[in-house]
Amino acid sequence: MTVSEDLVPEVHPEDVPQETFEVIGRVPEGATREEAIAHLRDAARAVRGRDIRMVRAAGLGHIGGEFSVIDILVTLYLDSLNMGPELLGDPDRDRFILSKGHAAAALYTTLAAAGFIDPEDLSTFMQPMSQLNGHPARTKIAAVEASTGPLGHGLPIAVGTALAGKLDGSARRTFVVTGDGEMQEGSNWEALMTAGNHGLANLCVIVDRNRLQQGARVADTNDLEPLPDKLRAFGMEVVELEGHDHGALRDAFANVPAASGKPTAIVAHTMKGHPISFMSDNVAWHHKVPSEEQVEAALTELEQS
Ligand SMILES: Cc1ncc(C[n+]2csc(CCOP(=O)(O)OP(=O)(O)O)c2C)c(N)n1
Ligand SMILES: [Mg+2]
Repeated sequence: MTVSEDLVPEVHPEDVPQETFEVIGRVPEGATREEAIAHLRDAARAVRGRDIRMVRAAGLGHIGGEFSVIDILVTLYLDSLNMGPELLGDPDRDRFILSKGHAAAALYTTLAAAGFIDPEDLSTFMQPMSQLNGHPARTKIAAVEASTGPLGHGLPIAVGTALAGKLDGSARRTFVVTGDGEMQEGSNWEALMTAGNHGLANLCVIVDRNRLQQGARVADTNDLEPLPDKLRAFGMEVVELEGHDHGALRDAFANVPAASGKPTAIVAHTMKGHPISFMSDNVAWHHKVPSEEQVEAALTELEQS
């Protein structure tokens, strides 16, 4: 199947309203489950709104895979990870690696929401000399654990990070998000085999299962199914959930390390472009840049979501 892509619309960054974006912060201590979920839902809406303006202003980005992973990122950084700006130097804090590094704008916006990056810096995304490159670089942002972008590297690094944690006798956990197209990379399966063999219960692999890769469906390219069975065969404790459901995500993250002593693999069923009607599950939006009208239409839909 071939996909026709529109030309990138001409972008004048200075004409794109940057709007103010503020640090949102973690779910408050003592919040009820309902309050926590409401906090995460509101944060995810704000992160999506800022992200789409960043992509518009830069004239580059991967909005489809960003919108599919934002609920996962926001739940991790604002709720589940034992990690905050004040804990960066703590060897026992949790680790997170975004293996699908092309979704960098979603990570930066979430890091700003969590207080790791000055929200004002978001307007430098992909500008010359900016720290906010098109793919995350660990030498530029303290909270970025591993430089990613070439697919198939983040998960192997996460397995090494988790193994080091186990050898250190530390309670720290390592979370990593891969794309589902990315799971076609053989390096990931070597890494999973190692994680299973070493019983790395402190590792949680989240597969952003949006069923699309660049320009085609995963199933039409090199099918992954039966993915949960394959993950189980490699020694994983497998959880399947709806990847836009903040309650399901936080419950699954709270169960790491699994009682079975196995590494956890979460197959998070998501939609590329979620929840925007004209982007959702549409392969054309892998790295298409929205026009001004499309940004406005998306922001209106977000307000109603
Ligand atoms: C090794 C490698 N090959 C190709 C690419 C180009 N590329 C960037 S994103 C992408 C598709 C990834 O699909 P998926 O992992 O499903 O990500 P998502 O759908 O979440 O955007 C490709 C082929 C790359 N970054 N690295
Ligand atoms: Mg995908």
